[in-house]
Amino acid sequence: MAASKPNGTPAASDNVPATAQRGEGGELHQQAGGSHPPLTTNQGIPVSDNQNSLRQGPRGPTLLEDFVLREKITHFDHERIPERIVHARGSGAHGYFELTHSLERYTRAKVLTETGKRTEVFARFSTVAGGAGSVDTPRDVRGFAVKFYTPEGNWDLVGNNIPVFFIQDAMKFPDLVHAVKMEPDRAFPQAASAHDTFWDFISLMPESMHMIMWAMSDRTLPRSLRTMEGFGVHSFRLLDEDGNSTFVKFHWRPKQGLQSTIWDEALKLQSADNDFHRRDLFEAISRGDFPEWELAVQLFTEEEAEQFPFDHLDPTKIVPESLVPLQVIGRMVLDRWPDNFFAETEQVAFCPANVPPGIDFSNDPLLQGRLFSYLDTQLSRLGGPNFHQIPINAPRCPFANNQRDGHMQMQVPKGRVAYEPSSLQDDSPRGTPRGFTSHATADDGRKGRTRAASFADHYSQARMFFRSLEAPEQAHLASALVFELSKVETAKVRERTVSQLRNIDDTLAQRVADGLGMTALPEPAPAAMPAQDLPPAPEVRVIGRGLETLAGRSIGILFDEGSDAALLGALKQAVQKAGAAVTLVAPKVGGARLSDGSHQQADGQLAGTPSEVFDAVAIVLSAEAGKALAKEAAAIDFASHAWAHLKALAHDEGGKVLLQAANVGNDEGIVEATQPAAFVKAASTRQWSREPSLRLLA
Ligand code: HDE
Repeated sequence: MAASKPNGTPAASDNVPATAQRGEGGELHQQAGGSHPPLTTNQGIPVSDNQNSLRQGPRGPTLLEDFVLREKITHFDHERIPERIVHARGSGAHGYFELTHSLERYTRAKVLTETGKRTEVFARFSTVAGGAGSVDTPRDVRGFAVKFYTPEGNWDLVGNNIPVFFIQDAMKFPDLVHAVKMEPDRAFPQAASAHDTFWDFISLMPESMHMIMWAMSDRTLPRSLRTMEGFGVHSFRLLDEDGNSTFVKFHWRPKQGLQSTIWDEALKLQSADNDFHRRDLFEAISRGDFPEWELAVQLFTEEEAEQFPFDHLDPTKIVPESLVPLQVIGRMVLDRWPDNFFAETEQVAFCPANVPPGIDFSNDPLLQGRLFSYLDTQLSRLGGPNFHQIPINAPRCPFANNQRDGHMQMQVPKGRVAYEPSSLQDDSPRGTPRGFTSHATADDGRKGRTRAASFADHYSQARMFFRSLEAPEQAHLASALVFELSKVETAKVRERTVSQLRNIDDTLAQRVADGLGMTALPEPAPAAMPAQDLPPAPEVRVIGRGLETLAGRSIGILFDEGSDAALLGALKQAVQKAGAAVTLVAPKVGGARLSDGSHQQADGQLAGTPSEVFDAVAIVLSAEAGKALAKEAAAIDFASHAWAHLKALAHDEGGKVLLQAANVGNDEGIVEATQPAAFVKAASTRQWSREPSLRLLA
């Protein structure tokens, strides 16, 4: 039976190397070298053959007896667990939190009082609406969840990249999610709010208007997970040693600066790279460019809160920084990519109810509902009550109680005692005076399904948000509304949304109505309270909150046969010196021969590496290559999209031929490749002044 296989695999011989396995029929399966541990079943039984199932004769039926095959297939059949109903698509990383400023005046939580000490963290960033396999760059709110493994148990700060939310009461969450997810009869659109059911619901929910302003702004198009802010959204409480309470709001501020894409770019990124954000985070961490955020707090007393012109328990409101300034108290650094996506990022189970002693909840009705939901969802998602024992979820401090058994119990508790009070075992766990306590509030209102009158102002902060934006951001927001509503088939839903906008800002309503081709403005929607004019809140802007730097950015350089070697080298060096990562792009991934005869390998092939994935691009081409690529659609798109997405472009003479073919104009962002310093400067920011010449925004 030692015949050669048709594909040329050598026939078996008695001299089988240790790294090869032989099938019944004598075929030899060559393995890569190395010293491999023996393959076993999950029961530890060594497996002799991982290529062939057990069958009755070489061409006979497979036997039920084959426990190796059955175990392998059974495990495979169960490899998927139910994905998260929201925030299914996410990427995570390990790191640490370091407290720089103690809050001991306000809290007894060690994680917020022991300065200089590093607390291990795991952070997961996510989109909300799409499934686990959906793209990274739709217009969507991003989850920003951080698990702190504190010495007093896990603290989960489960926030978003937007400081407010769509609804005021947990009762509405399933409705909101059903409205935004793909429509149940047709199962589309995936990961998109631009459809009838979402806007039907929104247009009937005035309380969502402030959040809609944020959601339609460039905030929901983050350039990178590393350039997003994060917010705890709700007010929480800090409790000191004596149980005194101070309200707190948590903010994450990216050290990389706040940065978004523009809509056309985000749309094209969906085809350029499904995993754009995940890859960016992975690559940054892999090259040692560890993303970092400041943790800041807003602190205020109950009495101060009484004076606010809004109710801070209403999660559709921000506490403007002019009212309560931010205090930076620490930093988070993400410095380690998970070893295994499923074991860590997929199985991580966050819960806003996980807080250590010294942190407590407010009565925000949305938060109150969340305190129930997350534990409940993990029971079905992770299959039972012992998910806290999965390594990514297990506290790093000792934990013990009398809970026992259940699906997937991993621990082996010892002894007779699993109850309290008990006297038979000295080491059984007991409650401790240092344990978690709740603030002794005196809420004596009447029971009822009521909503506070102080929650009735749905439009003032929405107006404040819109009017605080820079002009290009306002235009993006209005255009986003036009885009989304243009996908809505039902005319009355479009009209009802515009009638809501009239309560926020009439010029906005008019711009959207014009963009939709509406002939007349509908009446304003009935409002429980008319909008008040509030002072602007500059902190809501994206423009001006970024950093003018190349550090941590990504630059693409297009080259081809005969490109000027010295110029390419100088540009690459200047850009890398400024802290950016360089990707060399060529029509062929094998690269090309440069002007000095040297061969340059490419990092990416032109057709699969469009300019969308870079912050700025340079084009260094010989005269012939410039002419040839002027006939190549991917090259023309490379140049024209960089121009259209307000990015800096450096070029030489050959590159200029391509720029002309791509109809690229001229402004401060278009620089000679012979001036690397000018390119570094231009590439450090977006060319906002270019925008009005490029597209008709609403
Ligand atoms: Fe969540 N949310 N949520 N949410 N949420 C979940 O928990 C829920 C809300 C947020 O990376 C689920 O484990 C209710 C606000 C993030 O694993 C679920 C309500 C904010 C993540 C759930 C809200 C969030 C979730 C789905 C209204 C920002 C992903 C799977 C009462 C402050 C965490 C899971 C991760 C995930 C319920 C509203 C943030 C179903 C009922 C407001 C970042 O339990």
